[in-house]
Amino acid sequence: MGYETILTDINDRVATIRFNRPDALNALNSQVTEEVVDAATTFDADPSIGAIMVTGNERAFAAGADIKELMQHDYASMYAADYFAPWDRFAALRTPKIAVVRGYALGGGFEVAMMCDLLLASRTARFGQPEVKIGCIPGIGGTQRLTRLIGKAAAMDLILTGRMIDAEEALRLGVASRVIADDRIMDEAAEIARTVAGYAKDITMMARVCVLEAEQSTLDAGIRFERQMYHSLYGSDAQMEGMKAFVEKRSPAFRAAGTPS
Ligand code: CO8
Repeated sequence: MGYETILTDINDRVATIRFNRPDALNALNSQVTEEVVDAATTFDADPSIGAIMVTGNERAFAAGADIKELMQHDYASMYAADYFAPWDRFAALRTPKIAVVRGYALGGGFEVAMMCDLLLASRTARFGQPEVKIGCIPGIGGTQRLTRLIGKAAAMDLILTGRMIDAEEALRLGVASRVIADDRIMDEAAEIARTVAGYAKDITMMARVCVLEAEQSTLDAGIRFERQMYHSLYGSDAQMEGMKAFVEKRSPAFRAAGTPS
């Protein structure tokens, strides 16, 4: 597809986007941003793709926004470019996204991982919002998503000290859903992604949007939202096939979302 800073592939309904700037610990510059958002948007629109994995290499998921590029900017150019706004489009994509973190996920790297629906960490994973150390604050949603994810006390601790946490602390705080040995994480992550992608995509899209609703809704409004979504899936191919297959004691054969019957 002509990308220079990422690698992509598709296997078993799972698309993988791999940051590929190893010399800069996968620091996120504008080109990486454009390429990731372009690839992810294309995968999101493809009904045959049921999950998108985002990963880096053994040393780093991504060590943050590219500080050397950030240094070139002033307020006017940041504002004019609406710098890093494309990541809002990435966060809003509806296909389930899975961050697979090995090594550093710092600053913007951590923020991108938090935009994903599942976050799997290897034992070597290190997370942090070290922006204070370079005279900055998190700017791709870190102060907001991290606080919703782990609460004010822990978020303040990380954001005001800039310290890194390891995979076990990330698991305990609720940043990561699983910690997996380094030599197994890519295989296990692919297996988890295949499981998600094997379900009906319209249903996994609905499930994730209901969970995300809980982050910004009252309990009553969230429950009403969930109930509307629940009612709306009745009569869908996925619901009819899934329940029929259960009663007939066979595996369901889900069609790709959006495929006409
Ligand atoms: N940006 C650019 N280059 C980087 C970055 C980065 N974030 N991180 C590492 N690199 C480069 C280094 O400069 C170095 O390159 P070179 O060999 O050419 O000097 C190479 O990667 C390897 O790095 P180190 O030699 O430093 O490797 P170490 O193993 O010694 O240290 C660390 C690893 C601890 C990860 C260290 O590299 C580090 O502290 N990196 C910076 C981490 C950081 O501060 N991240 C936050 C960046 S700011 C941010 O993400 C805010 C986003 C909000 C923007 C909002 C705009 C609207």
